[in-house]
Amino acid sequence: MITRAWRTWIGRVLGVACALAVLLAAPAARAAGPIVLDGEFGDWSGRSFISDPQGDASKSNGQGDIRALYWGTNPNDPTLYLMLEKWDEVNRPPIVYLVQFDINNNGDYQEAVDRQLVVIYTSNAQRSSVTVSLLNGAGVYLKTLALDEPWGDATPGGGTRCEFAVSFSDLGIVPHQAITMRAFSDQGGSQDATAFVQISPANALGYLLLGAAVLAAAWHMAQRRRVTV
Ligand SMILES: [Ca+2]
Ligand SMILES: [Ca+2]
Ligand SMILES: [Ca+2]
Repeated sequence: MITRAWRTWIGRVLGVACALAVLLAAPAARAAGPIVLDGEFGDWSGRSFISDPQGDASKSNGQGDIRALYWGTNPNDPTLYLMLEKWDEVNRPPIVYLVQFDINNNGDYQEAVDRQLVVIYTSNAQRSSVTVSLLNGAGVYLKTLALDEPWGDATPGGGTRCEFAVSFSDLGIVPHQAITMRAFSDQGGSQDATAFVQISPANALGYLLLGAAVLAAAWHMAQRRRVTV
């Protein structure tokens, strides 16, 4: 027979486990849905980002002026999704972004272990074009990740946003690994840069599985106690 003390203990364990599972699953619940590389940007609502001021590019014509850098992951998908937004709609000449990742998080972005993405975004009213190349921190080309994909805004004014992605394996990271990143821009010689931001990319399913594992362990302990008491 299970005593009142044990019922209380089991109840507490299950309560904590449920609270932990809900807490850890919360980041996935807040997002509208999975991020899709499609040139539509509703999927970035609620995602993490750093903003960047208007008017701080090196030229006063507004070109290359970064507005925000967003990042996010999808459940069961070891991929880091990124979105860059600029203030000025005009996309000619194309804007070139350099996103640098300090993979070993030591303050040096130029080592072979580090990674860089070169992103070229241009658009008009009919179509956008996004091309992404992967380099190591020393500037050695590794591979092309995207070639002329329609992953940006295409509006009569040109567009301000483009989205792209890089896999954890191409970055050389494991889930939850702390890395630092920053983005630079150059459009017609007008340049801008974001602040540094430290992130720990992980897919949400990892959290859900952890919560489920805690619940399963609590249930198993409770069942064992039922048999032995
Ligand atoms: Ca999208
Ligand atoms: Ca800016
Ligand atoms: Ca480094």
